[in-house]
Amino acid sequence: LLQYWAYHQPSRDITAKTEHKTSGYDRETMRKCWELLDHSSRSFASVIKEVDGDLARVICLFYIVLRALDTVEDDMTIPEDVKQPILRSFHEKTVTPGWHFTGSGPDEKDRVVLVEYANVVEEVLRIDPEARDVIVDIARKMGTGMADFAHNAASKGVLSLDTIADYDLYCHYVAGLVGEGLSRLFAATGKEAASIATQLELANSTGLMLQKTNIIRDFREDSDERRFFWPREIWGRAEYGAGVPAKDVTQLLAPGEEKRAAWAQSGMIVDALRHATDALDYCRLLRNQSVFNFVAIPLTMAMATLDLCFMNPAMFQRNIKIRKATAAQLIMQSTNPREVACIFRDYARSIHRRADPADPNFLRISVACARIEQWA
Ligand code: RWZ
Repeated sequence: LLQYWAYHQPSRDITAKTEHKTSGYDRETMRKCWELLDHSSRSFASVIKEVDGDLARVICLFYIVLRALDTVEDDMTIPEDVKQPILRSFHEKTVTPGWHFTGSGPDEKDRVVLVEYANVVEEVLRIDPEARDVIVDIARKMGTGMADFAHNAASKGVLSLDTIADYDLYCHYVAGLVGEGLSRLFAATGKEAASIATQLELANSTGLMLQKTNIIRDFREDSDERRFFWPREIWGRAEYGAGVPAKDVTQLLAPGEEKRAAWAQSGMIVDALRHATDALDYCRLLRNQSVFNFVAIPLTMAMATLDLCFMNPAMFQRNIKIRKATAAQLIMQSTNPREVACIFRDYARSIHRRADPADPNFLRISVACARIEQWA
């Protein structure tokens, strides 16, 4: 389905095939890396494999490197004094032949990525030096940022965020930098114009919209694991609790606090929608169909997820996911910037329609949805 090309000219029936040869399958180490990708990301593995030629392999390795870093950050069984130096030197480990790590807890889902990391190192050392430098540079910046937040969390005894600025900074480290790195890789491999590598603000926003959507949707799961990414500046607003600020973020899960939870949820969603027009601007700069699909599909899925979460109390009870049929439709429709903008507009309308005038965010929601509508 991704083969059909209607990019920029949806009225015409132009088809351009993607190169479609998953590269590196002739080597045992690269086969292992594709296997690690399949293992750690159900949703991303398929879109990454559809990317043209060598860029797919580079993105696969980039993904695994950052997933490995994320696994170290996440693992609460690794003592602080072990975790700090690993996070801060991870970019060096990534180019140290034979390096691997067996110290993560047995319950860690992506433990295997660290155990088998020597395969990743071997393949990272094989890629074009310009692309490799991007991966190493992003791993260094992300590792440093994660270590700073982990250090702060260790001294408080819990990972939590106070201001929206802290939240934006955390998301910059774990997702905005992914956008920056991908832009530089698109340019370095010649798949996109060299100028895309300079659009760091738009690339950051694209990453933030995706990351924030996950943080909103996963609130319950993260709370159960005592990780709190929703910033106090949003959930603690007095106006969400009839003038009484929430003392603790877990108050959102308490019986009788449904209104407060709903308003905090819409406050978080309107904050994520702030990045939607930048993400659309970023999509519009892409020229390669396979790269476009890789960026646009996760974005339309995120927009659908924000619509699903909006005013949905079930989100506080259990994991919710968009329907398989909706996901399939979004994959088919996310072919060009105009279609993506229409999808965004339709979900913005759906959110706007369901906004409650009693919600303290009501005006904020109207403005955010109108901005998306204006763009489209
Ligand atoms: C897509 C090449 C798992 C790398 C970083 C991602 C760990 C926490 C998770 C590498 C969309 C959710 C996947 C925002 C990027 N950071 N955040 C490539 C990775 C959103 C993807 C996941 C981030 C990321």
